[in-house]
Amino acid sequence: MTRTALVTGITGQDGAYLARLLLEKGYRVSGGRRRSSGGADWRLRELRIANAIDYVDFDLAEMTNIMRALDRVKPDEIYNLAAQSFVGLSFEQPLYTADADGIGPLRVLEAIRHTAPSARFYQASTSEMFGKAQAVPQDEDTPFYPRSPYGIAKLFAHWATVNYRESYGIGTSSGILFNHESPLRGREFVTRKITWSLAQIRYGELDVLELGNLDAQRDWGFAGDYVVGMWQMLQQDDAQDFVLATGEAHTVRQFVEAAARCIDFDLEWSGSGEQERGIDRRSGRVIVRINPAFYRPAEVELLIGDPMKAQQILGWERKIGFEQLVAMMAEADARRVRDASRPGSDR
Ligand code: GDR
Repeated sequence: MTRTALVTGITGQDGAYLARLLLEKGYRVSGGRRRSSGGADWRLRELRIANAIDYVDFDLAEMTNIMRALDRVKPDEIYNLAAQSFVGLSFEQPLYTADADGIGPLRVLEAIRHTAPSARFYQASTSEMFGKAQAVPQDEDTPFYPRSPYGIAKLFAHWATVNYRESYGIGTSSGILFNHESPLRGREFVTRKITWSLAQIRYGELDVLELGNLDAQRDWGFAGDYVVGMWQMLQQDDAQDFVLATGEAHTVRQFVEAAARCIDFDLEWSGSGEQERGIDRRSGRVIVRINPAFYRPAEVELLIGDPMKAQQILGWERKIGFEQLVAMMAEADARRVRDASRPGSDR
């Protein structure tokens, strides 16, 4: 029998990759999206699946809206990928973030309890819950210490997910995913900001890339690998929580260096602190500089995950490594910027 999945946040990076995976597996895919996110389906169009999805109005702020969506779609599996997902913005909009990312998933869980208790539920949890990490690397047993309104809200939703499993026997899984990137990443996140901006500088569309903390370290994987793990989690009869990560950390600085190489810059650093500059040796131009506006009030300095449990129980593996990921993103952005700057393009 054809299985039906409801993917909330269908227009986001993970929504797009997960929808493609589920369609390949023969699912009927319903995509939840807010009415206000109109026009944001470029990712689904880029993956050529925009017409294969059954769209449903879905807003994490509206209980009745969630109930109606469940009632109409009657999903076997629900993937809650909708969120305010930008950590930086959560310091500016803490209440909105708490509602969307904390109470929002609780609303979905309540709706499932009342209208679809046999559906399986995936909650997009995050390594930001480890924040000021209490152990290195972090796994499912590492204590949490969130450092942003985003991390705090996600931690609430994580425990709600665990609690609805333990209280009501609902098949809920919380996927604690470390950073996962791709050419479909939003441009507010540091990796895509770097590849997009360097490509723009290469083609004369931008003068300089401004960044905050270059020394933050993240465990960056490829989003396409991570959505496989989300699906695998919901295929377990014994629902559990899993960390997905690569087990390798790199600094923002290293990401810039790798992306610059791919876009054919010969980058060298000079100065330190807020005066640090990235200079292209060939042209002598400053292409990277620091703007303290991008520092966060409380920073997460180092996240590195241990995906052993997912590897052993789910058979999950990440296929794309760091250098390959950076190259994939840099090449896609170089191509996009080049194509848009051609005479006759309709930008
Ligand atoms: P993160 O991703 O906060 O880890 O959350 P992001 O790419 O925004 O930041 C990573 C690190 O880079 C530093 N940084 C900058 N970040 C941004 N966005 N812009 C800058 O100019 C900049 N300069 C330095 C940040 O300070 C930070 O240390 C991502 C999101 O996808 C979350 O939704 C998800 O839960 C986690 O990953 C896992």
